[in-house]
Amino acid sequence: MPGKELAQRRLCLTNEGKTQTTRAMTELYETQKKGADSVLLVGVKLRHEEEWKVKDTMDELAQLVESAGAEVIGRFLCRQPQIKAGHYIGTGKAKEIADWIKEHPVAMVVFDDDLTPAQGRNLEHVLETRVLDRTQLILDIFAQRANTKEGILQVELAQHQYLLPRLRNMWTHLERQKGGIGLRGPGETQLEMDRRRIEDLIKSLKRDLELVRTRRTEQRRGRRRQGWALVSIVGYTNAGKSTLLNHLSGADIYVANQLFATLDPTTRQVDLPNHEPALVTDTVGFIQKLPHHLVDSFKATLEEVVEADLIMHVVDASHPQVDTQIDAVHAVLSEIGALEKPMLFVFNKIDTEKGRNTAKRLARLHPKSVAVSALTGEGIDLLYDQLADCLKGRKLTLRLSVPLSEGKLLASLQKAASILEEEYEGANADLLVRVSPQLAAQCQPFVVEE
Ligand SMILES: Nc1nc2c(ncn2[C@@H]2O[C@H](COP(=O)(O)OP(=O)(O)OP(=O)(O)O)[C@@H](O)[C@H]2O)c(=O)[nH]1
Ligand SMILES: [Mg+2]
Repeated sequence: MPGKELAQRRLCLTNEGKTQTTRAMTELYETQKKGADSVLLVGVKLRHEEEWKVKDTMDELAQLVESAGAEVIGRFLCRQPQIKAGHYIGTGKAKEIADWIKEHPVAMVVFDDDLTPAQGRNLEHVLETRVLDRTQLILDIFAQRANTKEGILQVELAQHQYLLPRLRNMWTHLERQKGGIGLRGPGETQLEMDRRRIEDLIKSLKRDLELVRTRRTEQRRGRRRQGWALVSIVGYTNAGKSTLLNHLSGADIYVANQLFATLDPTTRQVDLPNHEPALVTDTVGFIQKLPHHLVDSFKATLEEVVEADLIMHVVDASHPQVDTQIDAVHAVLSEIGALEKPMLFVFNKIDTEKGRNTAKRLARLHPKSVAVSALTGEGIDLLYDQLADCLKGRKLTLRLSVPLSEGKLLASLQKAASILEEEYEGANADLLVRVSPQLAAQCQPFVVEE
C-alpha cells in the first residue's frame, strides 16, 4: 500500500541519525520485513472486570495485530486481583510467559492495556522480547495508513507525544555509566538532548498542523457559503462507513475487512431528493480505549465532525459487541464536543441475519435511525429520504451588513429569518441572522462573518 511506504519513509527520515526512540515505533514493520511477524497477546482480567469483556477486547486486539499485517500465534489471559506496579502482571506469570516464548519464539508481545514506561522495560527484560502496548499498536497502524500530509503530521505528533514521557526509559543503559555524585553522565546529557529535540519537533508539528486546520476551516466556510449541507460519517472502525459513502456517491474509497482501513478524510457530493446536494465526509473510525494522544492530534480531521450540520453514525448491527461499540463512539464524540450535534443512526449490514435482528432492536432505542445494507443497497432509498428530512430545517448563522438601499433583501430577511441582533450604522443595517441556505445564498455579498 503506498500509504504504508510513505509513512515508513517519513518515519525513517524522522529517525535517521536522531533518536533511538522513534525507531521503536517502526519495529512492527521492521520485524515484518524480516518475515518475523508472529505475535503473542497478553490480557489481564482484574478482580472487578468481567471475563467475557476482557476476552472481547483481546479478540479486538488480535484483529488490530492482523490489521497491522502480523499474526497472532498465542494468547495469555492473566487473572489477578489488581495491576502489579513492577511488571503489570505478576512476576510468576511473567516467568511463565518467558518460558512459553522460549518454546514458541515471537517477534513481539502485545499487551491489551497501556503500560508505564518502567513496566514496558521490566517486561522486555524478563521476556527478552520486544513489548508493545495497545496504544503503540494503534499508532503503528495509523503510521502505516497515513497517506496525506495532514495524516502523516497528525500521526507523527501523536507518536512523539507518546514517546516524550518514555524517553528516560530508552536511556537507562547509558545512565548506568554515569560518573560520581553530581556528575551528569552521558545518558543524562543524551536524554536532555533528545527531550529538547522531541519537544522542538512537537512544537513544529503543531505549527504545521495549525496551518492545516486553518486551511480546512476556510474550505468549510467556502462550502457553507455556497450553500452546501455538510454531513460527517462517524462510527466504530470496520462498521462500513467507506462502503456506505462509496454507495451514496459512487466514490472509490478503500474498503477492507480490517481495522482502520481509512485514516484520511474523503469528501464527496451526495444528491438528495428535493434538497440541495450535500457534501458527505468519510473519516477515521473510532475504537474503545482510543489513545487520548490520537484524539488530540487528529483535531484537524475531527473538526470535520464537530463542524458538520449532521452526523451520520454508522453502526455494524451484525457485530456481537454492537452496544459497546455505540458507547465507544459516543465517548469519543463527547471528548471532541460533538455529542449534542444532530445525529442520524445508520444500522448497517442488515443483509446478515444478526444485523437485521439487531437493527430492529436498536431502532426501538433510537427512533431517529435507518436500517441499511451498504453492501447490497437495501434501505438506501430510505436513507436518502431521512438525510433530506434531517437537513430540511438547516439554518445558517450570519453576520451581515446590508445597505438600506437593498429594500427587497431586507424585507425577505424580516419575513423569513430569525433576527438575533439588529443595529443601524449610517446607511447600513448590521444584523445577526439565522437563515435557510437559500436565503443565505442571496445574502452572500453582505456577509461580514459566519
Ligand atoms: N455483510 C456486509 N458487510 C459490509 C457491509 N458494509 C460494509 N461491509 C464490510 O465491512 C468491512 C468494512 O467495511 P469498510 O467500509 O471498510 O468499513 P469502515 O467503517 O470504513 O472501516 P475503517 O475505515 O476501517 O474504520 C468490509 O469487509 C466491507 O465489505 C454491509 O452492509 N454488509
Ligand atoms: Mg473506512
